[in-house]
Amino acid sequence: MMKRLLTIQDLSCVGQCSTTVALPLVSACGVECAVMPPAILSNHTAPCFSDWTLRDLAEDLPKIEAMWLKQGVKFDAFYTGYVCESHIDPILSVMGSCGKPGAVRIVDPAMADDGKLYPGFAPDFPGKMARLCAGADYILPNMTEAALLVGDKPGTAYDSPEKIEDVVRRLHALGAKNVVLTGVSFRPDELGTAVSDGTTVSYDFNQRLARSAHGTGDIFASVFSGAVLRDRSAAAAAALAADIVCEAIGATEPEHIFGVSFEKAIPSLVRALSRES
Ligand code: PXL
Repeated sequence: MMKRLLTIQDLSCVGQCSTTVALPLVSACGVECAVMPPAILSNHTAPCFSDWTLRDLAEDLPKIEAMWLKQGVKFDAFYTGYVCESHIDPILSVMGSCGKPGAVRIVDPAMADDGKLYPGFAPDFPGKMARLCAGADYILPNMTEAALLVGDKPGTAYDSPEKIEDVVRRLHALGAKNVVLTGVSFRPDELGTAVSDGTTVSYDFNQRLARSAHGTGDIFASVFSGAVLRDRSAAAAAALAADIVCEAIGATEPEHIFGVSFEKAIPSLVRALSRES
């Protein structure tokens, strides 16, 4: 039976992030992808756009949840991404009421990068996001998000296994079962992930690419979620997700600046997950 995942993150109409990335990539993994967009934006908020509109749909979320409850709609997993403060309680509610027994909770605390909170988030937002992380089976922070979640200065360099393992331990202390840290680097030419189940930390590295790009965290989280639901281990899912991010960045024309051309990596993703685990 194909698994059904609900992704809860904004719908940015233009810009290749959030829901417009999750829907095709989770589907390409062979997992049914339902959506609950808690806000609609004209485009994402990164500096390649000068402004944006945001329609907050927080009031609609309990009504959607009630309609699903009435009809017995249930999910095998939840994957949350960029959300606002007004969405945290409705999300916790839908995860509590619409999950099948043992439903997996994957939380990408998408709120910051490069040492800074995204524009539009108040300085106390990381504390609100920590509430989502507390009940998660997997959290997928980048380095800036990890620092904000544990109360370190954003921009803190976790540049040795000891420092990574210390921040990972403090992330587990928030209540997350498994921690998948992205943006890990001990050498200038490599970039990778650290995956922890609370006992063991494993690392995976790729060659650092010359170009960084917007929306790659959403590609990573979408592929990770799809692969976990296809019964891959967290380490295997993280390694596949990183490979797909690298392929997508490599396939993106230099003048394509709003996101990356993840579409070109879909054939590799389908091939990688074409067999049962
Ligand atoms: O990719 C993360 C993301 C998602 N959604 C919106 C964003 C961002 C990052 O800037 O602005 C609206």
